[in-house]
Amino acid sequence: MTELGTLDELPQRYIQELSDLDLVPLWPFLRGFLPYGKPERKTQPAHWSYETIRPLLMEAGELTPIEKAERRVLVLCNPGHDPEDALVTPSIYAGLQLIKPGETAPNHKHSPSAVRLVVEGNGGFTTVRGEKLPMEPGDLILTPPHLWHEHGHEGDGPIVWMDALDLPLIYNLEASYSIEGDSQEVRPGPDSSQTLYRRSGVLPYSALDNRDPKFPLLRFPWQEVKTALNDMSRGVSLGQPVRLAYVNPQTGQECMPVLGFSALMLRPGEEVLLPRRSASGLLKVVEGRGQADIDGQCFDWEQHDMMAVPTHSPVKLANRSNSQPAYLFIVDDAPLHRKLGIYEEY
Ligand code: GTQ
Repeated sequence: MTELGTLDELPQRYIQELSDLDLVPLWPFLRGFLPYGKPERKTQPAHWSYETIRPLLMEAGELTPIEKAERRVLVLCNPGHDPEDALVTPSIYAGLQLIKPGETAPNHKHSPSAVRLVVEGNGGFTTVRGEKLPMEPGDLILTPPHLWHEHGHEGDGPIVWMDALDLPLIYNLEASYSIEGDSQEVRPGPDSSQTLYRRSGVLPYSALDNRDPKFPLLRFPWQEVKTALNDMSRGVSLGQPVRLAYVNPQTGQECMPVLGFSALMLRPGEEVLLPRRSASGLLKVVEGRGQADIDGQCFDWEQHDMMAVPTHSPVKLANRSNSQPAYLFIVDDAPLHRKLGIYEEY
């Protein structure tokens, strides 16, 4: 590779003249922008223990009333980045949100997309575009861009969920903003995960005349996903990933524009190698315990722990139990990479 000229080889006067005109020469910086062979990554493999975070999240519930927080969230900050940047990976924001019984997180909408993966508690709900979506442990709830959403809690005890947003990307596009609104009028009746989209292979007949509906399904109940994983595992050899993608049921495409979501089952004692990909990710343990090797860094994980996966990282996951399956939920930015034509897997 050719050695390129550096800034100190140029006359100070010349650099100043360029600078006064808001210009820089490319060549001293070219290799930084286009590192040779593989990208340079600030993002580190990282692990967050839910057991350790939980008391601090509960303390936030004592320290800060919901009215003072709007969203009472502890944000995961990748140790390779500035904490103020609130990055799990370059495109993924994630945090743990707490709502106590009777509390509400007010109605708003914003340009970034969000999803919630319920961690613990019963009786929570999110209302999205007038549809009241129950939140039970493991459920995935979508709040797509520019759709009104508000959260509430009609059960006992705390409810906690993990938020994942494409906020870092939208913020860096200088396109991130939110609008507050009055509480939504709720359309009575169960949500579409309980009425219209019950079984794979069949759709409401009217779907034949509407091939590209936006976000027809906003709630993916965990019990359905878990059953589907268990059934799938019967047809997959040990060591091969038992993995399901969360999709728009009418198009079969990823269910959100930037971030992708999938669920992985590890059978008792099983070890699975996920190929290196250009996409970055966040792993969230839904059930079970085990070990992860992410780009050479090893972590022991327990239920509800979260782990950051930098771009181009090989990931090895092992279920430490010889009797119980383990289940992980995976967030990644593969949909964005695919749309940009930069997706790689090797
Ligand atoms: O619940 O709408 O973690 O707007 C960050 C921003 C959650 C939410 C977050 C948000 C929300």
